[in-house]
Amino acid sequence: MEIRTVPTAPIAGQKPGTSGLRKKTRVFMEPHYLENYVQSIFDGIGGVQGKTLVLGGDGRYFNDRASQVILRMAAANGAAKVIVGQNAILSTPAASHLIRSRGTDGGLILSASHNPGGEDADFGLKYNTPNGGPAPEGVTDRIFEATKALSEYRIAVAQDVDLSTLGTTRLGELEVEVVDPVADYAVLMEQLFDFDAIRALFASGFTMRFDAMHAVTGPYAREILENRLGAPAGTVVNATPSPDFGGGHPDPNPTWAKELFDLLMSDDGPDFGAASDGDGDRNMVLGRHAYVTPSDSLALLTAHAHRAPGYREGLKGVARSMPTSAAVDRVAAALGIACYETPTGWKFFGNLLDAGRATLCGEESFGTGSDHVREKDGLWAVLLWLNILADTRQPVKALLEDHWRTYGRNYYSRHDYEDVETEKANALYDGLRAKLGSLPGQSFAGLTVATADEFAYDDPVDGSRSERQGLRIGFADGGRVVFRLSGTGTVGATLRVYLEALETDPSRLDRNAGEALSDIARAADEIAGIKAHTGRQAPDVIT
Ligand code: VG1
Ligand code: CO
Repeated sequence: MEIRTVPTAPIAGQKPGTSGLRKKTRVFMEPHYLENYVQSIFDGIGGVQGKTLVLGGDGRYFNDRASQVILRMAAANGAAKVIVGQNAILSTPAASHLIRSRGTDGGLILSASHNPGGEDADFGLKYNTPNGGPAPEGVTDRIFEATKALSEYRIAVAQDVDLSTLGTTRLGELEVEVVDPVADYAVLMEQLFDFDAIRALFASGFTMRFDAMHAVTGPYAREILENRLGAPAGTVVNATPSPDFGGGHPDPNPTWAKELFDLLMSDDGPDFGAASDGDGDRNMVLGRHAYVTPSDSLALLTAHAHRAPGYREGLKGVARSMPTSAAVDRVAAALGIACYETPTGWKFFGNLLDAGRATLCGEESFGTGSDHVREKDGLWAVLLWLNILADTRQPVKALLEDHWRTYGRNYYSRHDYEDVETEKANALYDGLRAKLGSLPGQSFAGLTVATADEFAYDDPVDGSRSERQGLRIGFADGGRVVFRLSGTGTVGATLRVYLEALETDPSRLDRNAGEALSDIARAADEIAGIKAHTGRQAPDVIT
């Protein structure tokens, strides 16, 4: 097999963000773009000579071509073996599981997650370390440094590998094992949850709709929910992954999964609704007339996890990203377990999970997971919910209301301003950062600022420090607003404004969240000048 060494030059901007490198698909398709980045990953991790890697993606446009390029480059760089999902498909949690269970040296995941797919949409590539988790900052920094020093890449001259047939083939010296993307993952879920109890729940007439959003979770949800748990055929909708996700945003939230949301808010909807994102690591959970915010979901799962066999022994601790509401903190306090606050992005949970300090983790962005893998896991969260529903035989709405009565309710909402001109977003953000010190004591929309700072995180396991992780402002009444700029977008800037208010008065637990947070939203605008800076009168997406 001929190996070519191709001269190249660094390409600017190949800097991994919150979760890998994400760019317009057409950018990834430009000459050398993908190759440069793959070689930089290999160089950044000390080469792949003799190593075993996992490879798969969410099936979006260019997933198939990119996989073949990566295989040829792995062969040319001396890798021993690549384990690939059939047709180059693996959900992010399934990839994490394979990386761990097969004792590999890490993996490459092709996905831009919740970003739309297609030739004119987004593509992404992420390296996960041997623990199955997204590369921590130290590793992504080395990869970024490698992109800036690159002068050549190595690629084999070869025909495409047949990725449609299960089994082992060779690409020169490289062994390529094509595996069923669902099988191992489904077995893992059977070990964690009481499938008999969930089967009995479905047999009793419990109804559910799972919206796979034309993305990667479809085959997983069909196999697990319909084939193994006996949910009626048709429970999983939009179950066939398509390269452009049916033209939609594969983002499970009330805006992009509106049809499902509206169905669950209607009187004749099913008992339970759920959706997952492009690469299968996010989840939205709904009950009839009940929207469970991701922050509440994490809190409720923490309170009830012991109902599932995999968590019967109790939890070692929990962790949430800083912008996620403090609902889980009070459950952790009641359980007497540790609760960690990390920066946004799943990579920050890895050390806590590896060190056995946390069992459950969650983010407000529809991400929940546990130490069973090192990624957030959409279907896992849905199955834990089902296990709890099977055990309690309570409707979601009743469980949620009971939770609020016990712990209080953190009214919560995130306002996203998308595709803002970068200079305007930076002006807003830098302006706010500059005046943080002067805010305490001042009042906005009738609310007095008690604290204001920029979040920095000291990892308690390896001592590394991550700075500039969001601006947070606490009010005297316990409310909070957080400002961040997104690290997953591909055009302009996305400003995220996270609003939170704690309510413990039992007579005020069933308010509309928008109403409950309206003062904090006004204060946020007064403090940061959102309308003035962006020219926007309202957020593009409210979750
Ligand atoms: C967003 C979310 C963050 C999540 C990340 C990756 O990042 O806010 O919580 O971990 O997406 O999720 P950002 O930087 O845009 O706010 V996924 O499912 O897109 O890999
Ligand atoms: Co995702």
